[in-house]
Amino acid sequence: MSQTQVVIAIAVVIALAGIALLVGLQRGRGRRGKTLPPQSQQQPRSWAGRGSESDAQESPAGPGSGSTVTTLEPEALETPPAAPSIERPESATGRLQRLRARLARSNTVLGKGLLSLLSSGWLDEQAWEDVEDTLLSSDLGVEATKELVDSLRTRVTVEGARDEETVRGWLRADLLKLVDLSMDRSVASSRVEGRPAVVMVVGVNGTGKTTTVGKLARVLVAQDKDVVLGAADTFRAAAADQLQTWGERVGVPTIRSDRDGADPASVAFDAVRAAVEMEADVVIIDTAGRLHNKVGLMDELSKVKRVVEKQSPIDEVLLVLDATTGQNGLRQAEVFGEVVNVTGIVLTKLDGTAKGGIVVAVQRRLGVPVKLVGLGEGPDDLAPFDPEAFVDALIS
Ligand SMILES: Nc1nc2c(ncn2[C@@H]2O[C@H](COP(=O)(O)OP(=O)(O)OP(=O)(O)O)[C@@H](O)[C@H]2O)c(=O)[nH]1
Ligand SMILES: [Mg+2]
Repeated sequence: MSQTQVVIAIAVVIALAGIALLVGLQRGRGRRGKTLPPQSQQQPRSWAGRGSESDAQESPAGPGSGSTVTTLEPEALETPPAAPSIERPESATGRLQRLRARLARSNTVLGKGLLSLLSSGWLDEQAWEDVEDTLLSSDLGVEATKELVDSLRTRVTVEGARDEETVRGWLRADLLKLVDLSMDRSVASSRVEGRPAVVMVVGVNGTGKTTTVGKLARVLVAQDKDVVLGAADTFRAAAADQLQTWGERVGVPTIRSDRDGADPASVAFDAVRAAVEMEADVVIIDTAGRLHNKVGLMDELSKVKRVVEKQSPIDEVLLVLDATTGQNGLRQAEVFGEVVNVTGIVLTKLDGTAKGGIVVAVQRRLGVPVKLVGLGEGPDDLAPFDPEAFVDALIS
């Protein structure tokens, strides 16, 4: 090879390396320009083509905002769905049967205990006290327990019969009266006057809010609703990740901030705005856990509500209570009820507790119905609260 040929060969190699470097840089820049990680590019069900440039920009929303809301860009929407497949959540019928059995298992102590006490022959004072204790230990509350025992005592005295079937019938009727069949337990999830329904989820730390939002999204997706999630728990980035993961599993978009400590009111506002733009059926806003006796945090919650209401009425405020915390949950319920207008209770962790009586106690204290119950950690372990199924599970 002549010297000239060697020089030409080196020049060609350098030129090729340069081109490769330039192409690489260009690709890298393109990727960084996107606001979502690759796994978030699956196409939400009713979204195609509806994204707008403003979706990914600084939010002009609430006071003191400055939160950046991450959502799909139009470019991302045109990309075919990435590898993760979208799950099909369990239908309502299958779910109810499975969960009914679980509820019955958790509460057999209460039901069986009561029935055997009541049908065990002559009921003396001691026996009635045992009945009372059993009811109190289920967290039914003093007032409801007294009413139930008085009613049963009267029937036993007047009618005399005490075979198990008869007693079960009395108990069923009395418990149904206490649980109150007349309350409206539907959860707002359909468009109202041409806009999405707005649902806000609140409660103290660790009660199961985020899990409930995720599970509720699945219930609604199974009903073919278009759902949007709002990650207004901005205390920890992990909270928004947790919610987004729930959403991604069923192809539901999550509106969130990239920044820890962003203004939750602003994120909630942006989530509602995005849901309006997407013409969704319902937007569900997850909020940070907060102790009911921390004034600053409760003020923050009422601000979230006020800011959202600048844009749309809130149709549902669900208070999530952990059934295993028993009577402590009642005080929480009261305070949340004063700060935001709670419209429904979600009782989580009813699996593994024999304290089903809390359903009655909390409804009485707040005058608000239990609408949903959490019966396990599985993704489809959330069911609408069905009073008859609940009472039957207690005494079957
Ligand atoms: N057994 C059982 N566990 C539940 C249920 N609901 C939620 N959990 C569990 O409770 C724990 C807390 O759930 P999260 O949804 O993170 O609670 P959170 O209220 O969002 O918590 P913070 O945001 O930190 O206030 C998780 O381990 C859930 O799996 C339920 O119905 N049954
Ligand atoms: Mg949470």
